[in-house]
Amino acid sequence: MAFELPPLPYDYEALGPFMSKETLEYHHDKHHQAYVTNGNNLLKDSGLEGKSLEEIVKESYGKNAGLFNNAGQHYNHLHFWNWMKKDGGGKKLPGKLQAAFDSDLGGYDKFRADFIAAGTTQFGSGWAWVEVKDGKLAISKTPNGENPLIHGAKPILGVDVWEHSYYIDYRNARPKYLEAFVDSLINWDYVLEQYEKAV
Ligand code: MN3
Repeated sequence: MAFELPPLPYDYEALGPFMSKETLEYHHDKHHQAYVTNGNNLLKDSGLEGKSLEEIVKESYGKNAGLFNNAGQHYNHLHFWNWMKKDGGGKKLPGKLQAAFDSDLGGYDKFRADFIAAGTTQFGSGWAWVEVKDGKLAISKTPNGENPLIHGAKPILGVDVWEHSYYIDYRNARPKYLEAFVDSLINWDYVLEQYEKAV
């Protein structure tokens, strides 16, 4: 199945001042588009053409690095745009999600500290995650285009810590970007949707 870049689920100004129009124009229209274009070129004759995106990510890992990097980043960014919304973030978790965060992650405040720490300590490019593994939530981090799918888990929340996601708005202050993401951008309804699919 050929990869396609959907439009952002909000307008380019929607996430300001926490994530600017300029960042979204570069990140969505240039970076994500490049993963789609390169991924489609590498998918041709890979033997995985008829597979779903999740299957392509899992089956190319460790075997076809070029295809994996682009397919992984396509998967990660498709969700990343939906993991944010205007007036998001903070402690506005739906009840079912709040209960799971309380029992598995030690509550909202511990989640916030641990998730920001995971993103801050990911050396170089990568992602920080809340994933479901064996029915329980956990916080993790991965380098480059990797994600929890290749470790037998399902991501329900992820944040991009490649410099292209924050350098225009925050320069080198990655922790400030992560704080803004958690406090003001997370789309908890989409996190709940992914949680319900994963458990
Ligand atoms: Mn990115």
